[in-house]
Amino acid sequence: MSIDYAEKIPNNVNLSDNRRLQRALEKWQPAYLEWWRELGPVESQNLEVYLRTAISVDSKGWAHFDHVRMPDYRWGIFLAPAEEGRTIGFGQHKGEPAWQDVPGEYRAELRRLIVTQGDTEPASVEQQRRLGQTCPSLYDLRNLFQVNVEEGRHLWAMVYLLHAHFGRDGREEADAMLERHAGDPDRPRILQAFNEKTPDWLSFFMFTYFQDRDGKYQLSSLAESGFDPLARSCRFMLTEEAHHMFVGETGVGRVIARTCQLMRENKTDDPRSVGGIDLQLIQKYINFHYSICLDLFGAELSTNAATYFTQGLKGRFLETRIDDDHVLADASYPVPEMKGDSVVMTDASALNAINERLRADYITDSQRGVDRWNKIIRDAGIDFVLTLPHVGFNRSIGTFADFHFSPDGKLLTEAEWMNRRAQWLPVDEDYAFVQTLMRPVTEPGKMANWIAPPARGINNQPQDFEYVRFG
Ligand code: BYC
Repeated sequence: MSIDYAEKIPNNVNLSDNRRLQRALEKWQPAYLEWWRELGPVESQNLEVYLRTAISVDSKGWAHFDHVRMPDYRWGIFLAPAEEGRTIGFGQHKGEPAWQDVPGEYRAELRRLIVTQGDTEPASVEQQRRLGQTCPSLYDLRNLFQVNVEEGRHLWAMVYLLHAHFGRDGREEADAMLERHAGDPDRPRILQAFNEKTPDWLSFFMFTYFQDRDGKYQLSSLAESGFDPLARSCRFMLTEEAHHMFVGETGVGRVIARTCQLMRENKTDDPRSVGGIDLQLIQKYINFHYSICLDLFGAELSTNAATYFTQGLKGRFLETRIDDDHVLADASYPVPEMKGDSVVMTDASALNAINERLRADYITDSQRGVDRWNKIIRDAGIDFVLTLPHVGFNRSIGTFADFHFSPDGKLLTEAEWMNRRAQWLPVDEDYAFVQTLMRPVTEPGKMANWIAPPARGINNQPQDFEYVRFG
């Protein structure tokens, strides 16, 4: 399972046996590097960063740490080990051997899923590209870059599938991944949350907590795919995704811890006056990031999702552990619906409700971290509780898209919403305030005033470790 680093593109897919594919990828590689130079992290080309690089896909080999220049990072193609005799776990082909090649009749659907997944990866790098200039510490700078190089590698994973299995239109789709850009009015990224700005580090931590968690749930569903190369790609991507969510949860937690500390030490209810970020503003950021991420699951009822499931292309979260027939022809699932002025739960076809079920799993998981953040506040003796807003709050996709809700779930008129939305979502002044705190701290071991140090260093390195070397 070890990866051949002598090759231009490190891989565990025997790339050298397929000269045509290798040449196609070697052609795409310079375009990728050019994209990284232009739209990847700014002013980072010469930095030496303490990065984790996968040198094999087994449990010991994928976490190899060393200082590397990011343009020299070995973005490669790694699939989790094949499972002998794997069969399709759901849908109309349940029990049949997993496909090693694209089933011709499902080509368009499969390509669409892979393109949508792939598109998010470079999008996030583009969204985060300026953050390095205002890092709160070298530890955080290193984590940002780790996340960025791995998103780059996840793009490679999807591009490999397109090149290896979809011929000419796969190659065209791979090129288009580098042509759409986050927030570009003419050629935006496919999913809306990937066109938003990530203007400061609080946004970055919220992004890695909430948006990367959508990644976890979508990748887990694709890891169940009957198309085995996709399943194996996503399984390996998930090992990396865990660190991104760790960065998010601990990042937000450290901001909260520092705010509480500043409030206590200075005996003040106004942490802004002593250089911290108030809990009310943190709540606004949660409201924004969580609500745009709920949209990433699609509509409550989706025939697309039903089709993907029935065809065996995209399953549910931990599909094989669910105790049902995995076909769902007669099953139902509760979905929210607007009846007059109220939200009611109605039973719908479980097949059409696949997106909703995944969103429900995501909501439960999102709450866990919020509970841990609240414990930090409680332990500091401060009377404040962070919450996830109502599922209808600030939504643009699905049942709630045409309605306005307050965070506590009250239906609002358009005028009420317009009057009050600035209380609930970050507005220009909020972003401007956070921006005043965003000053780079690049001395080893030092932290910006608005965030607490991490509990532990990366790979057990000491507090003052030089995670990033400026050449
Ligand atoms: N924005 O039938 P519906 C990650 C469209 S994150 C814009 O309900 P479906 C990462 C939809 O395309 C994980 N458009 O949708 C995280 C459809 O269009 P058409 C990314 C949207 O297809 C951090 C129409 O609305 N992976 O990895 O069932 C950093 C009707 O919708 C949106 C995936 O998403 C939206 N939010 O479900 C880095 C997995 N939502 O047909 C990386 C692959 C829906 O009318 N994607 N629409 O033209 C999918 O499985 C599905 O495409 C979706 C949507 C779950 C996204």
